[in-house]
Amino acid sequence: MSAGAAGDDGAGGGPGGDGLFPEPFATGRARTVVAPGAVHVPGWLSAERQRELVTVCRGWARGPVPIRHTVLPNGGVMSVQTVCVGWHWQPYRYTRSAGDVNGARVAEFPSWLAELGRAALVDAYGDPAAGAAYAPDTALINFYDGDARMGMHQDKDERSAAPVVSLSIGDSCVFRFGNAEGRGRPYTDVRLASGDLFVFGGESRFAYHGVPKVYPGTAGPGTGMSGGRLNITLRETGLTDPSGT
Ligand code: MD3
Ligand code: FE
Repeated sequence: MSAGAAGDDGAGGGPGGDGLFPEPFATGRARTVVAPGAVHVPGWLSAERQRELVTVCRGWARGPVPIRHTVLPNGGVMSVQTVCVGWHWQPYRYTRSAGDVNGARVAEFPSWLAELGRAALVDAYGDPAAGAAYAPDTALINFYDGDARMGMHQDKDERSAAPVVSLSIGDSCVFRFGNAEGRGRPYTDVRLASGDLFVFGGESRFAYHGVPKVYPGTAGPGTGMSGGRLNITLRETGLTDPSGT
């Protein structure tokens, strides 16, 4: 698969969609089931939709909580830069306000983004009912430039076992999909290109995973990125605000 898959405009969008993301998505694009519950759909986002997402992500990166290199409790600094929507992730919990950045409340999670997540589940699982109960309430937007990478980890700060939806835009990368027992083998390396969708549900939700390599200059024209790789993950936190706030 190639970044060019993103170039066939409209492939990821339903017929006649002209709003932001309201239309149902076309089904039937080739899917690869990498492991139970883990489905890769190359070229799911049209080039136009990628550019729209890049534009909204640029806005979120400016604020109210600016994009930053997350600082880990052990003093380490992530090479990836992250900005959050809906709930703010800091290691290792979700909050409404970014106490580790500027104290501001994160941007609202827009309804069109939840709709996009439901459409992603429908297409990845090839089941019109797959998205019905999905209510993502947070998005983590990761930006990889230079030598940024992400080590093998599990995502377990969410209290919901609902699937994670991942959207890739810009430079291609190696995504390493492992197992739930530990960081090591067995794992499967998958090349993710601009426009690709990956859904992680079921038992794959708790697998270790990481991004060992990004290939600079592989984005191709029309993605809206001037360099680097953007990954948007949609999740259900399973959290609710404390009453009275
Ligand atoms: C499998 N991001 O933000 S996306 C992350 O490309 C993260 O930026 C990577 O891992 C990135 O936590 C990988 C694919 C992904 C995201 C979340 C998952 C795979 C997942 C959660 C559970 C299982
Ligand atoms: Fe992760």
